[in-house]
Amino acid sequence: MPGLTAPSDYAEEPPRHPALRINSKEPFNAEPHRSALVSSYITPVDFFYKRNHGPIPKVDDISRYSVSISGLVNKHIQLSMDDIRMLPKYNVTATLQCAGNKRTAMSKVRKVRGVGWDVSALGNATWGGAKLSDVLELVGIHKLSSVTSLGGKHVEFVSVDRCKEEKGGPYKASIPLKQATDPDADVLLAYEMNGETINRDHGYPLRVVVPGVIGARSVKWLDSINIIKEECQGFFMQKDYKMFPPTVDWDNINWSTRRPQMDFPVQSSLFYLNFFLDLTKQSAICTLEDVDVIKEGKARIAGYAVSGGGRGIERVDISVDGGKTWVEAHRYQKSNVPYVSDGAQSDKWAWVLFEATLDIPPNAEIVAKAVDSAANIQPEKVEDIWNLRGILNTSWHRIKIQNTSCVSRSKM
Ligand SMILES: Nc1nc2c(c(=O)[nH]1)N[C@H]1C(S)=C(S)[C@@H](COP(=O)(O)O)O[C@H]1N2
Ligand SMILES: [Mo]
Repeated sequence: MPGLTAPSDYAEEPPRHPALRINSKEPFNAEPHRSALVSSYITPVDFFYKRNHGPIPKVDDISRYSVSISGLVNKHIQLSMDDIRMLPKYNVTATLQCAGNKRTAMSKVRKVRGVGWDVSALGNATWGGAKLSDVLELVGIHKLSSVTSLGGKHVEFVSVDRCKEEKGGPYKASIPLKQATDPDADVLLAYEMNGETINRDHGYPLRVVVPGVIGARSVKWLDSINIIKEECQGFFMQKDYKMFPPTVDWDNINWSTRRPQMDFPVQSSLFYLNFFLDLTKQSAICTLEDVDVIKEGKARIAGYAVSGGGRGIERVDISVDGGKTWVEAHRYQKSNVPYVSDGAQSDKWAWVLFEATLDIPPNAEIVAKAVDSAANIQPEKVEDIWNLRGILNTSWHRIKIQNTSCVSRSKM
């Protein structure tokens, strides 16, 4: 029996939480409802978005599973799970975000291609595993190398799943050797998610986690690692997940003119409002959709903010008048967090949860914008960043409020 195999159909999918919002069934693509996401700093595995391009691979016999490392290196090896577990284990808390997060809002401007995600195609987890920089030392590649003696400059990760975009072949992606061999880049071969064995949906038995980079480069169900000269030529590197200007459409696209997207830009989204109803002193939570119906009064506004490349969040501004005036939100992250990490620097890969309690004027328009540590600020209008694949919608999240009473109680 082979170690890791890919089914050709969807008969053996793993069980999933019934509260997920399913955007596509086969392949399974789902995200939590808005109100469920920001209730904890660490996203529970059940509520972590799931983004797949084919049926979920399965392990028949873990003792036969191995990852091969080959290509432009003098030594080629196969590593079993035991070999990988023998290396020093690191826990890195990192937010993984799909480049297509908030695509639905972009498609309202003009049609885009791709799975229709709301604002929850991301999650924050503590990933446990070996550092890729330690693994590559086993084949003689030193830390902080940008080229091997045989001319290898990129590290390609290959899975076993069958993706129609790859004509039935496996999902693959690459990162530069320099990043792969940098211990501070925290690239992991992860076998744990939030302290437990990583589950099938998220890459069991082993996945790559590339912190600060779009989710597409964090290859699940890892089968082999190849040291190559040029970046990976797979579909998801070359014909997808690239950022084009608003002038480019399907009739004039030239994929080779752009580089594969790596770092995620600064991003934020608003989440729930917690209304302090004057009369009853009870609080009701209204699920935020982009147009909400509420009673005027004070509201607790919450959300997430995250940036790529290890650029932490500097601040989040909130407006209740569509962006004319702003107040600074404060962070509420890290309460009750079983935060196992090796040093303060690790939280640079993680999101910041923010909140503010504000008076909501009649016909309010609530807006959030985040600023990262390099002072990058989210773009105001989605129109300005529209692109045909609908990726990287980091424009200000706006919620228009109509003044009536709060009608909905969310299902948490
Ligand atoms: N093997 C494999 N790896 C993959 C994918 C995939 O379809 N197959 N999807 C990628 C994309 S686009 C994203 S956003 C993340 C999603 O990871 P998650 O499902 O654990 O949230 O995995 C990436 N790694
Ligand atoms: Mo993605």
